[in-house]
Amino acid sequence: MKLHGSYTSPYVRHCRIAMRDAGLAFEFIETDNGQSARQSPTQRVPFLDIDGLRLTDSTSILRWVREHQGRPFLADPGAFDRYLMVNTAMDAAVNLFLLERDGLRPEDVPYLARQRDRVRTILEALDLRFQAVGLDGDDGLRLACFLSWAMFRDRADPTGYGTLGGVLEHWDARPEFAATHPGLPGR
Ligand SMILES: N[C@@H](CCC(=O)N[C@@H](CS)C(=O)NCC(=O)O)C(=O)O
Repeated sequence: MKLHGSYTSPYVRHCRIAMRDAGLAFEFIETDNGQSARQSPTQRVPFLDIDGLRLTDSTSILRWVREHQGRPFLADPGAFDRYLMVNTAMDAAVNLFLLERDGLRPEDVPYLARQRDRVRTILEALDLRFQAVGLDGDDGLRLACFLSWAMFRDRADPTGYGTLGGVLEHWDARPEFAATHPGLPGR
């Protein structure tokens, strides 16, 4: 089983944590943008090879892992929606980050201002939605992977929020999360 990805990607990190959690033995193949462009039609990481099956998205990978574990994957509609909201914010934030490297900023492009606002409104909504629910599911782990990446890349600061402020502390108590911080390459 081969997981292709980067050590800094929050999508890849979620998969690595789930696969460790499931006790799956896998080879991690560090893959840059050029390699993902040649090897996956999505031109993104992660992608996973399992016995001739190629999964090209972190969500299909996570579903496969959880089913392999005999665990439900986001079976509750509320949890599924929270997961999708995190994904939308994360896609927008990664998009902003990559475009900034190309010299494009929200101040210059109206659609990027919308992307920036989307990240903010989603974080505000998630702060309320996670108030009443536990953080241990894949929705909570998705949020932790996103917030950790956002801090690492200086994109958002969860400490300014109520519930969101405690998410990283909660997940940092788990060895598989603590050992996969984007600032710890190679682990
Ligand atoms: N929907 C994908 C998104 C993955 C994604 O955006 N990965 C980023 C790395 S953090 C990437 O490969 N970006 C390259 C690009 O956008 O060209 C998933 O959940 O796996």
